[in-house]
Amino acid sequence: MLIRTPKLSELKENQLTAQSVYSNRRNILKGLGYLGAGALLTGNKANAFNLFGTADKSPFKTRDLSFSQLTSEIDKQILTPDQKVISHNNFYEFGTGKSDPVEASQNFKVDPWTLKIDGLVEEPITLGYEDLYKAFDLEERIYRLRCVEAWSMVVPWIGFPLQKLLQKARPLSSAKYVAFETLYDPKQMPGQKSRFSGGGIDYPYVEGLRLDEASHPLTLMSVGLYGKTLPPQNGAPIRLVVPWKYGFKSIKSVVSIRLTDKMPPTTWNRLAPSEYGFYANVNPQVDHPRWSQGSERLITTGNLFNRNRVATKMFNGYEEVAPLYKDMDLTRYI
Ligand SMILES: Nc1nc2c(c(=O)[nH]1)N[C@H]1C(S)=C(S)[C@@H](COP(=O)(O)O)O[C@H]1N2
Ligand SMILES: [Mo]
Repeated sequence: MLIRTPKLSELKENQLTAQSVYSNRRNILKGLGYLGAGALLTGNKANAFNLFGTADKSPFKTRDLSFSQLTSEIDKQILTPDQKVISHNNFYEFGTGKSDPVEASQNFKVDPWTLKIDGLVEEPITLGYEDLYKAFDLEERIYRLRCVEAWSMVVPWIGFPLQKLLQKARPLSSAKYVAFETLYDPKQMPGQKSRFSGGGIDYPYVEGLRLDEASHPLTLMSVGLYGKTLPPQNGAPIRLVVPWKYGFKSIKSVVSIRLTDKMPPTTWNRLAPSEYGFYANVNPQVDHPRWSQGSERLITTGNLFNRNRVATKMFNGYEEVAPLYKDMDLTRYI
């Protein structure tokens, strides 16, 4: 099944790939000779995107998630190239440089994996590695990812709404927040061995959302990108994606999701509370103390001369989340 983001105001109208126009577009592409007689699933995907060419050099194997339908020339124009998405990363557990994660994470073990959902729920849940791909219908969603450092990407994620998982666990009425935790395993994650290699973070990396934010249909648990399971540098085997918030909220390699009645501590807020808040909604009106949040560098090709500065939008363009904050003065939150 393919479900596109409901609202992608940042992208040009004629590049939008709403589900309603999808079948049309597919026929058009067929007419142009882009597609074979079969599905979009197979064919020349690897040629079109040179998908995960780095896998050859690494022992880490991604698997096909076969519903991917991204083989179109139109998508290629709007998406950040896969080689950028999987090589320009923030994942401090594997080092603080942008190329550290891809270099240091290729032996990361994701199978077996255990993800626990517990706390203030009627039905605690434990998901093993295979459950991550089978417990829920997977959807493909093209989201913009805006890092607090003022760069951004457009990524075709695969996953399921967190809402579905929460519904299954049945939160108690006392539950108000959701706390997330990344794996803690210093043997595998060199950044966790010392404060120097891990950017001063007190591991494990933790994040949190209000329950209503976590239950919003845009909030995704991602298990893949570009039609494949997640590579380790992007948060294998499962990570959060909250597209209207700065990227640090989208916690990687999650092992615990706990419902609580108190606002949970969050890693970057704990480290520098004057720079990073709990909410961290993308907001061009509220600058970071050390730089403007009014614009961002859209990462596209490797061309250094192509800076691609674009205006940052409120909620990263996902204005449908505004009702969540109708009682808050958003100029007072970072
Ligand atoms: N556990 C963990 N999750 C993390 C981070 C991290 O360092 N550790 N970095 C965050 C930041 S700052 C960003 S911008 C995104 C980057 O996701 P990507 O590498 O898939 O683009 O992951 C977020 N999730
Ligand atoms: Mo980030």
